[in-house]
Amino acid sequence: MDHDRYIEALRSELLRTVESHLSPVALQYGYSEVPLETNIKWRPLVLVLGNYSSGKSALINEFLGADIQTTGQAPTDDSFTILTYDNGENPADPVRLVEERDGKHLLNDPEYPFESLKKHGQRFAAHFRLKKVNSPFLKTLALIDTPGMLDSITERDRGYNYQDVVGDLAQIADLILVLFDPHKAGTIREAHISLRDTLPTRTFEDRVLFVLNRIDECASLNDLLRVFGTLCWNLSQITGRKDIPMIHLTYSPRAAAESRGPEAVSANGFLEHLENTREALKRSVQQAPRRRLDHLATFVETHSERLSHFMEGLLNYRRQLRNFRFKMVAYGLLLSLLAGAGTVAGLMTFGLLPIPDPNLLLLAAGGLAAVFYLLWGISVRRWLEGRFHRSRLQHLDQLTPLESQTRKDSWQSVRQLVARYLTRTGGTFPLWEVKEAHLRVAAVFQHGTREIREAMNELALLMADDRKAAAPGPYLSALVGERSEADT
Ligand SMILES: Nc1nc2c(ncn2[C@@H]2O[C@H](COP(=O)(O)OP(=O)(O)OP(=O)(O)O)[C@@H](O)[C@H]2O)c(=O)[nH]1
Ligand SMILES: [Mg+2]
Repeated sequence: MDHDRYIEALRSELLRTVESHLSPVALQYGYSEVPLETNIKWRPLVLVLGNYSSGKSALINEFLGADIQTTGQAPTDDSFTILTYDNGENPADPVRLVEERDGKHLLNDPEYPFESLKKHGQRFAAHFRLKKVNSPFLKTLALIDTPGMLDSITERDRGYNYQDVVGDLAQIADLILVLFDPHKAGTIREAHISLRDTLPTRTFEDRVLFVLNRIDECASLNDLLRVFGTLCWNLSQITGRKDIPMIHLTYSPRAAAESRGPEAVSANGFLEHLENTREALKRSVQQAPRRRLDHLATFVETHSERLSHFMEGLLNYRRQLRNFRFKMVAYGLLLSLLAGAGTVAGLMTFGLLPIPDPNLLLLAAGGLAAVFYLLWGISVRRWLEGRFHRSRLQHLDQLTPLESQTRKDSWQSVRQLVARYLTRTGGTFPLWEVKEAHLRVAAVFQHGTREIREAMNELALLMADDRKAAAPGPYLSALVGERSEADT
């Protein structure tokens, strides 16, 4: 069965949900300044990070099946390179670099999810490029080769903030490979900063794969164990965790033979007893589209939850304002009537209003009440409404029940956005519009995300057992059916 088609169908469905239900609300109410799908609509992304000379480019070339990236000892490549598929070529042609685009073009083209990197400046733009390669490996994903992490930032001023760039790319990547080599097993200063400051904010387990590369260069098994121990120690310092993540032990037989000669490699007897997990690594990378689906599903869940909480805050504010206004109208009417009647009675008591006709008296009292109400409306009520607005801004947490930690967390992430919107609009926005928007995003949060997970579970079952693929369940059938109809 064609899993890729299912994955693609689910991906389109998720994107459609974001584009049509979440983004319009997010943009209208200032939850986000750009459409939410901006960073997730492109292809699945695999970010390759690591020490300089750890073999990032050699590994990428191996995946691609051609020497597209420059390799070499010592810091070789100081650019971030996006490697993506070019489908204009004849599949029978040998793998080659078909087209190259510079950073400026890439940062300004809305087709790519890199516009947010513009903030890193001209120097970064000069170190950013895209290469289109006709390698089948890139059919379902794009790779990002990165400049190696250095020992000390002062060793070479990059002219842009490397950690921030890595952080931004890590945010949109579906899988991150972090390569080390035996010579500098996690001892690089930039590796510490980048991994500690950018990666831990994301879930380490499901998006980061650690690789100890070039293990053929260890003199013996003892040497390898020593290096492995050092790397584990450094990783636990970086991640702040005691449990050691899975580390792939790999080497490139070709690069090893080229740099050290085939005899030197075969002299390393211990290599025979170790599985070179390069193939497993390649398979993990090829799973990037599946990871992108998880990434997307989590994205939809997180944003629909937050956005729904955000809208709930605005809705509650608006409802409280409506009730406050009703109260103010009722108080205003009552006080104005009392004031009108009181004034007429007072004037009569002091003989200042010699009108004998009760109808005329009523009219005078009514007229005065109307004047008082007008005054109330343009002064007191306005002032009280201003006070109401300020007090709600000061006690934002009263806008929503925060009964669980999940609710507290989601509120925490949108609280300031609610304050910003209320301040900007002065709290004057139509209640019906907010109600409608809230219903839209709440429906995605309550039902949409459940359906997505059900469809993904179905997909997982299909992938686990190919026999079941002959009869996809209702969610996938519906999705794939829908797409096929749309395609025809
Ligand atoms: N012995 C051995 N050499 C390797 C292996 N992988 C790569 N090399 C060699 O190591 C050197 C550095 O490899 P690159 O792929 O350029 O490393 P990089 O991480 O891209 O380096 P920068 O781009 O400078 O950050 C090259 O000369 C490769 O041929 C390996 O597994 N074993
Ligand atoms: Mg390189």
